[in-house]
Amino acid sequence: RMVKRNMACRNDIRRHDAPFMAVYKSLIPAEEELEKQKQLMARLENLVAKEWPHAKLYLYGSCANSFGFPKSDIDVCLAIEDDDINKADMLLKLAENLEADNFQNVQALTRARVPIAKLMDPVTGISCDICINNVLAVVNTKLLRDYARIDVRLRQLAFIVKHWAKSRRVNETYQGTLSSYAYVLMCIHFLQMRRPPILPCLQEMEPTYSVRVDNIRCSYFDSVDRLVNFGSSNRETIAELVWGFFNYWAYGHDYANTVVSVRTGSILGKREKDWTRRVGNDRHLICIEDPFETSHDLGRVVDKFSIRVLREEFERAAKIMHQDPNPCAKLFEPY
Ligand code: 3AT
Ligand code: MG
Repeated sequence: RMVKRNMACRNDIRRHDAPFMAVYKSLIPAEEELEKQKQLMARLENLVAKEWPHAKLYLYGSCANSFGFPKSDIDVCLAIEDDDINKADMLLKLAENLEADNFQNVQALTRARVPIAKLMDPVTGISCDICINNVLAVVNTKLLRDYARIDVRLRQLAFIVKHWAKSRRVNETYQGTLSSYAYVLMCIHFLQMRRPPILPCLQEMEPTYSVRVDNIRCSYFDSVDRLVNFGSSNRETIAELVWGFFNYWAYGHDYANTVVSVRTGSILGKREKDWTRRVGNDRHLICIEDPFETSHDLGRVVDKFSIRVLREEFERAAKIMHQDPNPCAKLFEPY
């Protein structure tokens, strides 16, 4: 009887696959947007090469990690191997060159946590932030993109989760909720933990890619073309995974004692990370380990107020997935 009930439950939830797939498809950026991004990058590369011939430009963040929405801003990292650069001076110089080249809304934000130059390209209409030597972000962008190539369900789930987080306004780090980067890591971790697993743990496999960034060794198995069938024995569909994801974060996760870790593909104890008490502004109320900068908890922006907001939103989403006849509409209702 139990098996029968599970089957019925399963068919029930799978009725929602089509509407979730429709949302996912509506969020994929069009090919011509990618063309425009390339066009802008080429122009920027030109401009940078004139001033700093040895510098390289990399796209990072959602425009390069395959979790980008249409019309997003692009994030660019200028990498330069030079020991005595002054980032502020360089950004001011860059801003000067950008203005001279007719870019609009040019600003050098030299005092920001991550100092950047901002610009808007009047030709493509794309806005862009350029930072200097934030190479770790370029590497974690590649990790996310490589995971996305293994199983399409990661991209489906992460798009739905990001869209939910933006609609419900829980994707605002300055308000104490989580970054898009954190949500994608939560999705990867969730798929690593399915039984059978949908994603492997690339950092626990024999490394085929290895770089050293700011004294951190970043290495993992990146020949993901060889893993495209990895998750095929797990037949779960998008609606089931969305249901499972929210159920986990609403009722399954042990917030008091545990840390989710993509690096190990497992759940760690807060004790072993020494994340059991508040240190400065880091409260560790929801713990998500950065895959490379392992002392970095992506949940550290969350405070005692925003943790309640977040958990209430997870519970709201889980309830909708359990009960609502049309969860897809209700889930993304603007907050
Ligand atoms: P949006 O679509 O813009 O919301 P995104 O993927 O561009 O999503 P963010 O704008 O939050 O995400 O961040 C841009 C990139 O910066 C993503 C990641 O490569 C890096 N990054 C962001 N936050 C952190 C962090 N706390 N630690 C390390 N890298 C980070
Ligand atoms: Mg971004």
